[in-house]
Amino acid sequence: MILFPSLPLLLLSMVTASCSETGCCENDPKTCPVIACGSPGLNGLPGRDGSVGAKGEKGEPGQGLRGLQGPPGKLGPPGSPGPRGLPGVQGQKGDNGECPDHDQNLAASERAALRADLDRIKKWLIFSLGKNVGQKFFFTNGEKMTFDKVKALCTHFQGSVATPRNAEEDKAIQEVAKGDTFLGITDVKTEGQFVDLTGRALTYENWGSGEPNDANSAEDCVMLQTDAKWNDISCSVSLLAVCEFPVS
Ligand code: MFB
Ligand code: CA
Ligand code: CA
Repeated sequence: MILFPSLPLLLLSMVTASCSETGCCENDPKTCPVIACGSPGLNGLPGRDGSVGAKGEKGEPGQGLRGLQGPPGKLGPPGSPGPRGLPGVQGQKGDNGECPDHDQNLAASERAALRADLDRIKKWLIFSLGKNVGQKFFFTNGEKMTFDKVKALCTHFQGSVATPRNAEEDKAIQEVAKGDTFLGITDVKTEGQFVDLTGRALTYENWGSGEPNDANSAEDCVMLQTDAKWNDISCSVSLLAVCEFPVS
């Protein structure tokens, strides 16, 4: 039985202590005296920082908040021209161009010449085919056709079917036609109520004896007879076309 169990530890710690003081143990352990042992001492102070280690591997991107947006970069080079744009809206009408004095004189003389030519042509037409009464010209093309075709012909030449407003015009139309011709008067809209082609009531009438009689209940147009008297007639017969034109 060991009387003093801690004796060996005590002896060891005594041997250890004296060696460290005399340094003999390192040279010859056999010469080491017995050293008493104590409990381990406290940890020493941390040592000096070591030298800087080698650079570590690149870390994974951080999961933290994205950085704030940096300032705009510098302006890039101009881009290439884009496709041609759509046509713009039409501009306003421009001012009338300046016309130097001599051109205006020329224009005036030209205008006068043209006016003279026009008047001359009108006179030739009246002499050959037509009549001029007051503010109207009456002309015929010498052809016979239905009433609707006479309306279309006169409208095409920017005139209208001859419609006498007085005895002078009535006689002039008869002299132009030299035969039975349609007048621009009907009672198509209301039987027995004769109006002109604009729908206006008549201010002059020159019906033949017993006319209008709406014979066979089928007479809604008006013809001018060679005696310059009027007779209501069917619109589908063919009679001479006489048109009237305003004096421009
Ligand atoms: C009738 C006249 C009618 C026809 C017929 C031949 O007068 O009203 O329009 O012209 O004659 C009698
Ligand atoms: Ca009638
Ligand atoms: Ca009749």
